[in-house]
Amino acid sequence: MRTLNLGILAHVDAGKTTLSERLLYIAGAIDHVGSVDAGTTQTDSLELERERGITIRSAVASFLVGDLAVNLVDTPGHPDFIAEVERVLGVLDGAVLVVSAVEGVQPQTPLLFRALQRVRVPTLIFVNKIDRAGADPDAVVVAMRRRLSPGVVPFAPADEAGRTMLIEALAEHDETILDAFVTDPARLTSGRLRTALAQQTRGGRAFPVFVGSAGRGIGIDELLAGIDELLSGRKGDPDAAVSGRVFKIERTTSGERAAYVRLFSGTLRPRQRVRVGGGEEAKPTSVRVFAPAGAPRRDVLTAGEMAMVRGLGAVRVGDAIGEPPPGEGAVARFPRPTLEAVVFALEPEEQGSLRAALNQLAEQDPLIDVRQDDRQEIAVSLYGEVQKEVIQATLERDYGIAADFRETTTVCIERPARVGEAEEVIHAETKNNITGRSSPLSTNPFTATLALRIEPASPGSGVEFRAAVEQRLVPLYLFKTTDTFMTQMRAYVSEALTEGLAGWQVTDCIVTMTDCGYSSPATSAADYRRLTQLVLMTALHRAGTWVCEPLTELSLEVPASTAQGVVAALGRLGGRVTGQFSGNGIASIGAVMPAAHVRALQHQLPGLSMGEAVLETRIGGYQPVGDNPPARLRSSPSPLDRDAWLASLSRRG
Ligand SMILES: Nc1nc2c(ncn2[C@@H]2O[C@H](COP(=O)(O)OP(=O)(O)OP(=O)(O)O)[C@@H](O)[C@H]2O)c(=O)[nH]1
Ligand SMILES: [Mg+2]
Repeated sequence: MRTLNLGILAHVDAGKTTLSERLLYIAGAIDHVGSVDAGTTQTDSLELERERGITIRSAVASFLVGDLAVNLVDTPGHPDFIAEVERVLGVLDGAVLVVSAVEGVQPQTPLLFRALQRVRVPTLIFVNKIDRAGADPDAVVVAMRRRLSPGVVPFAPADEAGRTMLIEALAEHDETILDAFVTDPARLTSGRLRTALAQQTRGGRAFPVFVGSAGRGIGIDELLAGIDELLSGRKGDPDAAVSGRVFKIERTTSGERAAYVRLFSGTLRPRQRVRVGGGEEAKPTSVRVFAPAGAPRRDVLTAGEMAMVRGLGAVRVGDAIGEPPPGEGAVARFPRPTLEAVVFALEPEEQGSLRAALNQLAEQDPLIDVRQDDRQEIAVSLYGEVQKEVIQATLERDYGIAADFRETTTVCIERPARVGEAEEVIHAETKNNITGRSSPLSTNPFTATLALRIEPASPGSGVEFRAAVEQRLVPLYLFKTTDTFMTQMRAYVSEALTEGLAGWQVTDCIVTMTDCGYSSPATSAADYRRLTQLVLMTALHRAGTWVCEPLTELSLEVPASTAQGVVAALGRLGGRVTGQFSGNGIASIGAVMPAAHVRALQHQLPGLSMGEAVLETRIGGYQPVGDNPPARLRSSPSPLDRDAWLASLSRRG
């Protein structure tokens, strides 16, 4: 049987969950249509989702259309939960992007559309809610052709204008259609057009539009037929090496981790040894393949399918199962969270349980970065206020911990200002040049030699690690191959850069290993790890760093008569206008401002714009903070304070 892994994506509230429910019902997988508003749908199964009527976690449900088994993945639309969508993107064969016929293209719509294109997922569009007053599907199609792609075309043109639109779009990429259109348009039967449309949809050049109402069950049969006709699963080789990806982790009631795996190639059975996340091997205790209702239960997962797998040990979201799937470069990355807040247990004696609970949540959600600073305060990174409320409610409900947050602050980064180098030589005692005596504190405390250079790289480039050392200096008795040594050193470098001179993550730099050395068999891997922290922080200290704050890009629409006041307010809040034009009494303003001041702007806007402002925001890079850059408390002593650092290492063992 063919399998299609199909994602449902959209801006918040467009109707993804309602559409998922309706597809399951019309395809015969469920007997009753549940509703989001009554909290009875298949895919919004968490208590919190049912109460709030929003999707928080992605969920899988299967149905059958013709001979095609579809694993539908309903995703959240709220920007605070964008991390869920990022993980799902890499495991899809196709997608339905839902757009409301009333609200039209909304801020998340182009973001998700572009992300789908980056990972080359063929995409259908469902214009939903045509039953509502104010629905204007034609206008929405025009807006999508302008803002998403000219390849957005009606699947079933209702009139001559629609047919011309379809032919013109297809002719862009298909000369035979163009020829026929020019010479003998009658030759272009609807069958011929449908074949071309299917081809171009799979090739990611056409995006057929379906119109209907998930709530009322209008247009769902056409969409189902379109899914069957226009999309297809990626075929993988069941006899090749096992290669899959974990896109979701759930804790079972007994506290065990269940991993949602999509397999790209190979076959996976219970008790079969398989490498998890490129590290240790594990033997799954159970494999439950997702299949449409009524199909026999299977525990053999083959290429192209999805399953819930238990017994994979310390598996995390995003881990490869077996060989890493190809095309890793194509993984869509959304920006990291730019906010964080200190969280504390209302009962101080529950602080330890709070930390354990948050660490568990972070396993399910790798973008929840939990850190504890020197004063034992716990901070979590965040996308926004709704995510904060959900974390608080989950702690209360699933862990019985009453917790609260202090004020939300922005998360800065550090970039090296110049080039800095440092070296520690094995067994070397350096002399204090004033007293002439050698001091035990200035002695390399580890049994290894290491020299590192850190230098600035272009914004957004992340951390690059290079090595310029001779093969004979590599301790092969510890690391087996030069490659393993490099992989380990890269990991030590990125660990050492989690907290820079001002306590923020160091990034956008190149770290080069210019020398290394060992003494067999005394040198251990731990020597390299510690020495990397010491040498890299010393090099960074010599380079100096710029603390950079996150920026937000804004698009604003306000009544033209109020534009001057709005621009002045942007200026007071550290914003910079990047573009402005007016027409029909509306001023459109593009601007960039520090993320820290966006909330202040949101408070002022209604007053400044007679309540008429429309604001869209996006994460927009980082800029250096000139005066008084903010610092963050470290989670452990800095290697630059050698005594305290060494003492803390021996305490931690
Ligand atoms: N009138 C009308 N309302 C609809 C339709 N589809 C969904 N809704 C309503 O729109 C609201 C949002 O629907 P959901 O299905 O939860 O939307 P969603 O996209 O899953 O939302 P998130 O997962 O939170 O992003 C609910 O109140 C639905 O009842 C429709 O076709 N017509
Ligand atoms: Mg939903």
